[in-house]
Amino acid sequence: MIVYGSVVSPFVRKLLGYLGEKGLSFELKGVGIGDPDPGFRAASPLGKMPAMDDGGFLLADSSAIIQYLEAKHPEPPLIPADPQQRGQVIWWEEFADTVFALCSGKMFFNRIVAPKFLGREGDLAAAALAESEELPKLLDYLEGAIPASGFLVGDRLTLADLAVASPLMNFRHCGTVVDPAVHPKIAAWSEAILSRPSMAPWIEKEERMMAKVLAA
Ligand SMILES: N[C@@H](CCC(=O)N[C@@H](CS)C(=O)NCC(=O)O)C(=O)O
Repeated sequence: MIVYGSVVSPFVRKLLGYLGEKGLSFELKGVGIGDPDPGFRAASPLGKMPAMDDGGFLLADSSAIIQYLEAKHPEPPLIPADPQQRGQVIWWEEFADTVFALCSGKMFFNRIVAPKFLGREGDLAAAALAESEELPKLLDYLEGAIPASGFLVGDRLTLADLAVASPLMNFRHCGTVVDPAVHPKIAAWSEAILSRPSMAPWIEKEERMMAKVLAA
């Protein structure tokens, strides 16, 4: 299976963690925004990452790919069968992929992607507004919702944990780190999720990449 994407995308990061937890082997083909790679363009009609080629079956969108893989490889389940837990997992994935990723995107895109990757100025006012107005409310909600189990849904890892922890890396690249004094549950939970063997090697790779990009 080929996965197209960049390790700094929250949607790609979620998928990479998912693949690792599932023990599925794949090749990551690095592509950037607007990448002309023919395999990527064929797999991703809208040119967005991630996209996948599984033996000729082409699919785009992290959620679509994960639903496909979960049906194809049910064990270990990362989307629970229990109706309530399944609903909660999909809620968290939706939270992560919409408001949380949008907020991180406003900061990450305008402060890093636009100037460093696309060679143009970002909208720094939009980034500042996302950080000051949107992020605190989202973090406060998350802080209040993390259960004592240390996992967002039930008492074991699900897609919810991978999805919601992923955009935190984009905040971190912007220099916005969760303050354990303000959000102690997020700090402990995200540290546990992001340091899992499914995530840690990718995060080391992206941190090396970001260090070079930010130094340039
Ligand atoms: N809902 C999609 C979102 C994918 C997405 O927006 N990816 C961004 C990178 S983080 C992208 O490829 N943007 C390029 C563009 O919009 O042209 C998913 O879950 O895969």
